[in-house]
Amino acid sequence: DLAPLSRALLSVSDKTGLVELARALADRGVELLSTGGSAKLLRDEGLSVRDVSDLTGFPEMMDGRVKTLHPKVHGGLLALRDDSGHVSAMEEHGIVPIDLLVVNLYPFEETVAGGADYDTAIENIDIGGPAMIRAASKNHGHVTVITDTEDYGALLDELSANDGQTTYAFRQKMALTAYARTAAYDTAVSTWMASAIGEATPRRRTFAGTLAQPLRYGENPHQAAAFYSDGSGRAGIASATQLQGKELSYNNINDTDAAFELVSEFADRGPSCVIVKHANPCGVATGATMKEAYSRAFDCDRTSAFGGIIALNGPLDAETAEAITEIFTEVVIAPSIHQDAKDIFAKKKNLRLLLAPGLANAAEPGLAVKQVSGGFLVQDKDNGHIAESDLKVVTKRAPSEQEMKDLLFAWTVAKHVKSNAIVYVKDGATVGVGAGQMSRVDSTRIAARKSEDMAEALDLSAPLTQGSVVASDAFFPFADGLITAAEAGATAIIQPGGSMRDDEVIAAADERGLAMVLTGMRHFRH
Ligand code: 93A
Repeated sequence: DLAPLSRALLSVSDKTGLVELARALADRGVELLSTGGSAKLLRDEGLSVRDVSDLTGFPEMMDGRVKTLHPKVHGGLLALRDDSGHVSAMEEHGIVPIDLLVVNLYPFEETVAGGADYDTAIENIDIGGPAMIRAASKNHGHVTVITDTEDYGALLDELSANDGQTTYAFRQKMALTAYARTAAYDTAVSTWMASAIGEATPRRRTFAGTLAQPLRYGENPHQAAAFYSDGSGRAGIASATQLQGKELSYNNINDTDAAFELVSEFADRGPSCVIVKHANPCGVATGATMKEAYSRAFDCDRTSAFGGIIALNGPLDAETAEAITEIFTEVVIAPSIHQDAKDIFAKKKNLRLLLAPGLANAAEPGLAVKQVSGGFLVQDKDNGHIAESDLKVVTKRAPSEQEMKDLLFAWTVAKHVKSNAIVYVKDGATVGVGAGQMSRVDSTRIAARKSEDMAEALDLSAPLTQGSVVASDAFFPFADGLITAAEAGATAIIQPGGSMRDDEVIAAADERGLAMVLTGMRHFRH
């Protein structure tokens, strides 16, 4: 229904594919308007371009803060071509229609992810770009807006298929993409400001993301899915580089995130390894070497570790890689990877190997968002941290030095296990994990049962829970859970305390000679 595109405004920070796009448009007889840097590049490539400053009669000024903020630009984008009032306003003010807008914004997200200072971040907040995007998107009845370099090809295909014009359906799709982009952009600015000024309350926050990766499917094959980046640049699954292996799946990303966030808690503990299955750790251990950390994590629950996700807190070396490849593993993520380890993994074509840009900062504040029907639950991410000095000994016996070390280790692991979480630890390695049960005593039993199974599989004289310590992510409502742990051989307990029956629980511990410390903080995770 429209005449072929006759005029395009190109104003991009990311110049990828710009020249090819502009040349294809010029070949179709489209007049090119452009801003400073974009215009210069196109001219250098021999294209004929009109400066926006020539159109507006104003120079770009104030270090580029004002380039396109002018009625000749916004009138050209917003005018309804079929409204006589709009058309006469255009004629009266010498405004020409702009049919196509190609914009990508100042790289705010990349700038702040690179650790820019406050003023540099501020200068990278794009004003004119989002204003034009919003104008063109609103007028998608007449105007085509392109905000993603990935859509250049689709635009050219669309023009070829429609005699130099775009269909309404295409313009709608590009408009919704554009609004998602400006929403994510403003969210990145707001999120950065919150962290820059230390504003913590979720009440003033918004969240959005930009498409990082379309996924083959979601949690199940009949669910469509995609991975979005929040632009924070946080070290972890969103910023990792995949070195080999099949495409990551939805569940891989979810599990890798769980594994990496937990192992990042052990930045100062020497070689540490986490193995995750279904978003819960099934083995977490430290060791003198990375290989030892891996083997000890593996020995917690060899059955569950099959097809697991492994995260390391330090270099992946050849001997660890060798050990890992002995069974089937879905994903391995580490902050550094030796070449000879890469060579070993290269023989396992399907194994996905991810290089993270360092460990995540476990103390960094952030939002945790969960979807419910009709809305989102938003809270601070669980950054609760307990040091030895925060603990209150409530039993006659205080924990030994080794027990204390293990209690703190178990507590950190429990924070990353779905509730009800029970974690048995011995000598810096989990020996039983009970996750996601509706009753705490069941989690306690399941973890002990698994340890018995492992003792049998490994031909040990007794389960490793003998002489272990136990963490419970929330208080024991009754003494039964504690008694189960004691029967499994636990000698010390860490838990928040605060139950109506704390006295009964403490008495049960004292009767059995257990040491118990209270954290006064719980770590529910659902
Ligand atoms: O500083 S701005 O917010 N002021 C503007 O008027 C303006 N118009 C376009 N930045 C503005 N832009 C942005 O400039 C575009 O969104 C694009 O990212 C960039 C392109 O500038 P150049 O063509 O000079 O490289």
